[in-house]
Order: sequence, then C-alpha cells, then structure tokens
Amino acid sequence: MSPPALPRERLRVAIQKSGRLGTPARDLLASCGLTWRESRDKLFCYGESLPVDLLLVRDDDIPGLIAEGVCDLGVVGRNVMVEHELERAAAGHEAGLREVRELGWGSCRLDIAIAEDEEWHGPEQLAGLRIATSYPRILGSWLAEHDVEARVVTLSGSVEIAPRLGQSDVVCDLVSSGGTLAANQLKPVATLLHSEAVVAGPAHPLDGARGEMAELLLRRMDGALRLKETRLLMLRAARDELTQVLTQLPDGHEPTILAVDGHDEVSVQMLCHAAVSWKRLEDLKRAGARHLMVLPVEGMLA
Ligand code: PRT
Ligand code: ZN
Repeated sequence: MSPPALPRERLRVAIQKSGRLGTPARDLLASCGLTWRESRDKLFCYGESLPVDLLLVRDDDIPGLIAEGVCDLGVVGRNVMVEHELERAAAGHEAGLREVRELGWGSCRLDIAIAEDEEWHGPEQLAGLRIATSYPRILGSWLAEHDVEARVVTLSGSVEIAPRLGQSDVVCDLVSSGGTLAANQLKPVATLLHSEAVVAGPAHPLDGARGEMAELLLRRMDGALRLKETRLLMLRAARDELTQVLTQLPDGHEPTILAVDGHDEVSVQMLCHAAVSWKRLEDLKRAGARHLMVLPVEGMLA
C-alpha cells in the first residue's frame, strides 16, 4: 500500500500555455514579484521567490483542474469558466469554481451572429434553426431563458465558417473587434455573455498555508492592477494662477503642492487614472500649467 499523499503546501496556479491569455497572465504574476524555474517540458514552473508554482495548460483544462483541487487558482476567460460550471450543474454536481477577480483584459462578447443581409427581430427568430457554437451550455441556457427551441451544433473551432460549410444557419461565437464576423458576411445581433480574463478559484475558499499564500498573491495582484491604471501627473504653475490650474485637475488623489525654491511658482503632483486625456492636459496648460508630465508608477505602498 502506498503511503497517504502529503498535504500540498505550495500554491499552484494554472495559466494558458499559449494563446491570448498566457503572456498577460504570466506578466501579471511576474509583476506580483513571482519568479520561476521552468521544467524542461515547459509545462511546470517552480516558484523561486514564493511557494507559488505555475501549471501551463490549455485554457479548457483550467476550470477542471481547479474544481478537482489539482490547482488552487487559474487565469481563464469568464466564458470558459461559465461553460464549465453550467456543464457541472447539468451533470448534477455542485459549483466547482468561483470568480475571484476580474482582470480588465481579454475582453470579448459571446454573440449570436446572423447573415449580414438578414433582419433581426429577436431570439424567437432562431426557432428551428441550427446554431454552431463552442459554448453549447451557455447557448442552451440562453435559448431556454427565451423559450426558443433550436438545434445546437457544437464545434471546437472555426465556428464562423459553419454557415458557409452548410453546418449551421447562424453562429454563437466570441467577438472582440467584430472583424472575423464581418469577413464571413455575418453580423452580431445579441449578446449572451460579456467576458474578460478572470482569476478563478475553488468554490470553497482555501485554508491553511495555501489559503494565506492565495490571499497574499491576490493582494499583490490588486496592487499591480491598480498601478497599471495609475499615473503620476506633475506640473508647475505660477502662484497667482494656481487656483485656476487646480480647477482643471483630473479626478484622483488629493494633489500635493510644493513651493519651488527661489521662484514665485509651485510644483503640483497628483496620482490620477491612466486614462488622463490630451484634452485635459491642454486645458491645464491653458489655465497656466507648465512642464506637464504624466509618468507611470512602478511601486506604491500606502
Ligand atoms: O490553446 P488553448 O485551448 O489554450 O486556447 P484557445 O485557442 O481555446 O483560446 P484563445 O487563446 O484563442 O482564447 C483564450 C481566451 O481569450 C478566450 O476564452 C476568451 O476569453 C478570450 N478572447 C478575447 C478571445 C477573443 N478575445 C477572440 N476574439 N478568444 C477568442 N477570440 C476569437 C473568436 O473565437 C473569433 O474566432 O477571435 C475571433 C474573433 O475576433 P475578432 O476580433 O475578429 O472579433
Ligand atoms: Zn481552448
């Protein structure tokens, strides 16, 4: 008889090996201070700076790995996670996963798309049609919600060419720019799900050493995500124009105003959102601001 397996102490995070979410997921984890040593087959990365290892897999495998407890967290598209959860529910299992963070990138929609030259009157128009998709559960529950009976044709890829190949009448596929649909003479008419990359975790929160490590990692992730959205705005203004300049500052933290030695002017610094516009900078300049600078923030500890 083999001895019982020792409880796992190190945290294991699943990310996409390649594909759209792999590199940004790795960059995010690296910005949390993680460093790794890669295995020769490049499927496993041993965490050096923290006891956090990475498993590099296909995105479709990530929800199952977490639900089964093989991994503790994963970075995956909400679309993949929701499909997996609906699949579990249909098989009579309780929830396996929970969305722990939304990451603000990898955004797309799961849309119904019909032929460009057809008119759209609503979901009931789909009754009796064949709909090609890689997300049969999400589509199935949307159809049920709208009380529409249609035939779901499940394909693992190349969904958008299914109507041209005679495999389906319409499609239900992921859309970001819309270019792929347009190239296939299709147009989006209804959205079933708004998706983006998320951190998924087990339905029941982790405890013990792994729970603490997961909390630490998520806290660092929150900090890293906030930094990405933060800029330091710096400018100078003559004292008698300061009031006017202050009215033009973007929303953000309270500004710090410093005297400039030997000059009748002040230096103003403030943290603001990364989306500070050119128009805002031009308005500030018109109000009297000079030496305007918008800088990235590398680290922040309040
Ligand atoms: O190999 P592996 O199985 O791991 O990867 P994959 O090929 O299954 O997935 P991948 O890497 O293509 O996508 C991973 C995740 O990225 C998806 O699950 C979504 O959450 C997210 N994402 C964001 C997208 C898109 N945008 C996207 N545009 N996933 C796919 N697409 C495809 C879509 O299916 C269609 O073919 O891109 C085409 C449409 O793009 P537009 O810009 O022309 O509209
Ligand atoms: Zn996949």
